[in-house]
Amino acid sequence: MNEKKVVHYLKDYQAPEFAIPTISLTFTIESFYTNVLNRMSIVPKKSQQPLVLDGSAKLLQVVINGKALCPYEYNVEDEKLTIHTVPDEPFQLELTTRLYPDQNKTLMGLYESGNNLYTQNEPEGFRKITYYLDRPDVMSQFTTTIIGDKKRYPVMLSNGNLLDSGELSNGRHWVCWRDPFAKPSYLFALVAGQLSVLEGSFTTKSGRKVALKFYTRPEDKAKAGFALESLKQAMKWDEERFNLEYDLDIFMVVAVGDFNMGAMENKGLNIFNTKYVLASSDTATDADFEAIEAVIGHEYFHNWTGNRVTCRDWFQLSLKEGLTVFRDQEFSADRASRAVRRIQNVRVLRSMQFAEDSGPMAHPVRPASYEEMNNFYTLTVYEKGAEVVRMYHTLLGEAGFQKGMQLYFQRHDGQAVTCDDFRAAMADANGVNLDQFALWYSQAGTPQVKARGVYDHQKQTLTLHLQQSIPPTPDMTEKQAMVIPIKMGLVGRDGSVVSFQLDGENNTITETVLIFNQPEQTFVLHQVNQDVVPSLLRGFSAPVRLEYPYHDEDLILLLAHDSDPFARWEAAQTLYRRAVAANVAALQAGKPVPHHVELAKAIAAAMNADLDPAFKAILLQIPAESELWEDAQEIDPGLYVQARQALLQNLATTIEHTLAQWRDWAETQERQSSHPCAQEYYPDLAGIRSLYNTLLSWGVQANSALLTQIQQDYEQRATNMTHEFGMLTAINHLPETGRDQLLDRFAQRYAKDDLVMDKYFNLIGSSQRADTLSQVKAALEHPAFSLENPNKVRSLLGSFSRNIRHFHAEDGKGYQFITDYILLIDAFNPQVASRLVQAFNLYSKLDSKRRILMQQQLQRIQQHQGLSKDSREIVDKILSI
Ligand code: B3K
Ligand code: ZN
Repeated sequence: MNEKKVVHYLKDYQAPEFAIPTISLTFTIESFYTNVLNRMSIVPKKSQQPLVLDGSAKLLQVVINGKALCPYEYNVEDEKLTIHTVPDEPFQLELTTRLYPDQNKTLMGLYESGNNLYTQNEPEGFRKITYYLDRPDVMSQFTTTIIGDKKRYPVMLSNGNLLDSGELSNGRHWVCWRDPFAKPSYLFALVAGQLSVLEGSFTTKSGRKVALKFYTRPEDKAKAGFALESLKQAMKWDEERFNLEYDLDIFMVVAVGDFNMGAMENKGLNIFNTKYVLASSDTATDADFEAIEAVIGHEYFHNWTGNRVTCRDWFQLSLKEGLTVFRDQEFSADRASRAVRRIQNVRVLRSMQFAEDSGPMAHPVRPASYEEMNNFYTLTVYEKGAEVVRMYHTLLGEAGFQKGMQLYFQRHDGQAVTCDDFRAAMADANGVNLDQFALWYSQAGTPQVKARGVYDHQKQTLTLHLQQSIPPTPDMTEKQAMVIPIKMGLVGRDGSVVSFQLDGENNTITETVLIFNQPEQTFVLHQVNQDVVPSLLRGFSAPVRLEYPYHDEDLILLLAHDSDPFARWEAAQTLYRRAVAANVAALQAGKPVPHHVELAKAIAAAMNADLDPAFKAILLQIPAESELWEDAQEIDPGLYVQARQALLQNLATTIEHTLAQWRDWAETQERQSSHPCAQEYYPDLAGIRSLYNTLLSWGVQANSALLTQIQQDYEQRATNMTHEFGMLTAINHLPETGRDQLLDRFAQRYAKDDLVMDKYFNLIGSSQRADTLSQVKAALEHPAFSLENPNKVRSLLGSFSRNIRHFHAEDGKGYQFITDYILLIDAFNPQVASRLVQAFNLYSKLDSKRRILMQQQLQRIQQHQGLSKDSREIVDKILSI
């Protein structure tokens, strides 16, 4: 039977009626089950209230103040334990539950992976362990005792500091951990099993020595070194930039291969997907190293933004996630290549979050309702949320932003608060009014900004006229004007920086942030002594879609000369978008696609300019299809793949010679590098390799002999995984058997390495080759594949569901195939299944033929017996528009 539909609303928030100042948990791990004894001190805030706790575990016993309750004194129904009568005075409640972690395939609560035990409790996993007020505004001091067999569970960990440990009879032992900081249940963690540990230490700026411990499977220990170094860097950075110090004597990270997401910030005991901990240059790419640094940073930064100050309710998730993503983005940018990092963040936002914001799942940064909270760990909450935090930073400056952060911690350390509290701290610390800014938290949809500029020679003024509108979303049709910071400057026709004065001011400047907060607004810039091209939305100062009627030549000028690297990149993106649009139009009209000679020249010039190699690489990224069809109706997805591919081929062929030269240059640079082991990850070499690999992918488009060359030189060039994977990525779409041979060899060589096999499955799932669906089906049978492992599902089925050509195949086979697997996975891991359902988000925008095919599959999901509420919430939303 399907579960009951329960929608939770932000407007219904009520403070808890009981406090739970302390909780003491004893886990007794037996061979086939684990018993949990939960002893809580409970303080009623009102009299004569029944106590209702969240939980779904098998309940063995209920004891109040030492007296066992009879079954009629309580009731367990719909994942709630109701105790009808409890004392009005503070009392002790003891509950015993029994768990079967080896049968738990949801990977929430306590579960088994490779004979070890792990937990995942955010947002509502704790209720699978015991009965509790499982909500973030109930904060308790946790003491955790773990009892287990010494051989099977030599390592037993929980949050906080180790209090004591000891031996027991029958080859068992026990440990006791205490976390001095009160925390919500979602931050509780436990790990038990056979694990090796890599140790280090960090001395905080106030001189406290913190033990750092990374726990992995014994065979993986050697691969945790980079993550440990990243952690030290993150700890140092948070002290230097945010003045935030770590607060326990120990910080532990445990790596596990079966994990629903990237990582989890449990207090003092982070649990990580192996993907974000383990790396060596022969099994991980430079991009993997960078992702590890970012995620290690992210989870560490949560210690303050999330753990010390947490969320009042799950609607406020962006309070911790948006802020912490902003902090990890800044950490990465301070480590290396600020401009490129910014562009990478914007690419994710634009290609994925913008699509989310214009589809069935559109929701504000602070959602107003949810059915299943797990569905709201979204790009909007995380990435748009980070952009919202970045706008405070843009409006207030680094010093003002830090003043706001200080006041936020001063007011709310140890509390569970809201996004409004954060905004109030920013406003009050700076003496500014941020009332209108609140709309960024409550209005979904990507604002559209239309800009026009008129230069007056006589008056030497540039008049900028701006108009904003926010498209309707399923939750809201009418929207109000928002505060949009527009960072801008002027570029002269000769490429020079042109200065100006703002209306009513007489200091001359070269850059400013316009505060655009009306539906329509005009800004006049004075003392503009020549005709200019305005460079708008520098650094992507607001998460909006901006349109300005640039001529192609203006964009070519900005690409060549703008002092803001983001704006240069953006000019190229606009040129690419226009070129693909021209190709789409030609294909629709049955005409040959045009040559894009001027664009090719501009790109070649950028390659020849004195620019960071990593920047050149990212300049060569043509926008994703999802950005290209933003304005289209009745989308034929295949057409966009074809149009984009035609542009790539046209450009690659036109400037083949220049690109080949730079490929040689990159190769030489790496060979002559002064780094002792050039195959290792270094930010500068990573930039050079990323340029090399991008050029290789372009090269394959223009030169069919490259495949043979890659085959011949493969072993010699595969000096690390970045090169190896770069070569495979470049040839992955080619129809020749040479491609299959290389991929097969790769799969054989790394058959035992899970994380590398994920790369293999990813290549199979994302290939443009005609036989991809049958290759994906064959890969499902590969011994390294498992439907129960989320990384595997994401790499093979996730990548296929994003493979536009094949997922949207005209015969509907792609939709049908993914649906088959959604239904299989939904039965045991709803979180992973419901992510896959979101592949269907494009439904209402598709051409009628595909819409019908998709509808059949969506209805199949909707009508499936026993469908999880996770998947049902998504499928209902998709079908309702
Ligand atoms: N807070 C966790 C995410 C939990 C996701 C639950 N579905 C990791 C993070 O954002 O840091
Ligand atoms: Zn986070």
